[in-house]
Amino acid sequence: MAGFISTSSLGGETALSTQPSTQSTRALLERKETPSQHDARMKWWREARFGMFIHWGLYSVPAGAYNDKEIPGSGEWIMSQAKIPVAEYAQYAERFNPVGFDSDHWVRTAQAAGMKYIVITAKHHDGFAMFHTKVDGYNITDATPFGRDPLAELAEACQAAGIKLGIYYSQCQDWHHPGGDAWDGHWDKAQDGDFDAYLKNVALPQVRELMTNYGSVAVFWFDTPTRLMTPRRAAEFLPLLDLQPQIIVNDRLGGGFRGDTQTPEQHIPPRGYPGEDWETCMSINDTWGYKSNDTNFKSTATLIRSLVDVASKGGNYLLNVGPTGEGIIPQPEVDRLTAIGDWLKVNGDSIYGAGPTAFGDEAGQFDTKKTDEHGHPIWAAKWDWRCTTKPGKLFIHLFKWPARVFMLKGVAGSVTKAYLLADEQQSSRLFQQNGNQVWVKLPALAPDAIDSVLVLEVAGGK
Ligand code: FHN
Repeated sequence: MAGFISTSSLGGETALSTQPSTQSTRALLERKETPSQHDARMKWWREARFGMFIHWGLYSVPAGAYNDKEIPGSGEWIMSQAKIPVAEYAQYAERFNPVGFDSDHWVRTAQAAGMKYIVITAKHHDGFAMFHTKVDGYNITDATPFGRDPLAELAEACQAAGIKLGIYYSQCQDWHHPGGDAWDGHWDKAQDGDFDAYLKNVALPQVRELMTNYGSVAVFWFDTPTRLMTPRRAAEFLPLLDLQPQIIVNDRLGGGFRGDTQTPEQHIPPRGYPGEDWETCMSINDTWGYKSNDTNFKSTATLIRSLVDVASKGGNYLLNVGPTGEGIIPQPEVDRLTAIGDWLKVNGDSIYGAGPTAFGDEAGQFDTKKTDEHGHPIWAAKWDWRCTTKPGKLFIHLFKWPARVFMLKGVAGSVTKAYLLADEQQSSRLFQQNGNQVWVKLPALAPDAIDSVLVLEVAGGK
């Protein structure tokens, strides 16, 4: 069984009170597993490519407004942005009655979108537990008229539908419990306290509950590690993660813990992270948690092309939805997810289990002459086409439909067949190859206005 080296091997030091050398603690933060065990653990995640992020919490009640004013920033940050006192913010719980919540419907929505896993906020920075915790009464089951445990219901629905469940947990920032950290500093005396006591009494026991009470947890998604998360403190979480030996953990625990996945946020890295597992998380509009006035939804074309761009660079795309205080995923979000799912029904073979491009320059180039404010070269993305791969297959995603003929350079091996994924018959298109250049004749009209996928079957390639 793969696992972490537990803190009990620390030679009897009191876990939270001593600081061993960084080097020895860093070693403790590595997983004890062989490369093949690692690959086996990551297999489903690497094939999945597309997941649903859900930011749902007490902040869905104010939905972006406080004292009749719209508060700037992301919806789930409203407590910090508006500096709402702890006791006052807690009162939103009395109005939190999301009777529209239907776990089966959420799962069906994710599956209809072609998503293979769900990651939901069990506790965000506001400290409110969206699950039934015994730590205290500040949770959806005990503090709201709703009185149910939505995480338990979602876990059951995921299990029944065969979709993986992941859990997001804000381990450092907690603006409710004394001692929890706050990125911009505390604004209410009630927040002051001892961080180690907060870890001991809130974060660690809650992570234990999450690891033990909700069946199989496929992903654990930590967030916003602050400087308080030293290697020693981070190591305290590892035995808890070991309760789910197959769990995949992101890179945001802190303290030098690398985790399994890198997590670029709101952007797609120009070249991905070659050879590493990574996941771009992205909001569908400009907020993670629901804001009633945010209607700046990305278009279906942008979302599909982002998914493809990510897959062509070897990553996963974790696309967020922000359910309302009534427990409803907003219809504009559902509409876009449904459209992505329709595209995936036709073209999913080019995404699920597909590897990165065999080329690279089609994604764009760094402008060597211009730099950004940090002195880094500027990435100039191109959006004509992308490529994903499977053994013996190149999937060419045509965003811009070429006039009759598509020409591809740098093809290794001999093309044996060319066809469009949208063509159920997979009728062979006329093509010609000269060395590593291939020309494929295409119909006058694109089968899909957003992305039509041309498959080249190739023999003798790498
Ligand atoms: O502060 C959070 C934010 O609210 C949101 O949860 C995102 C999602 O990745 N993570 C943090 C910012 O990096």
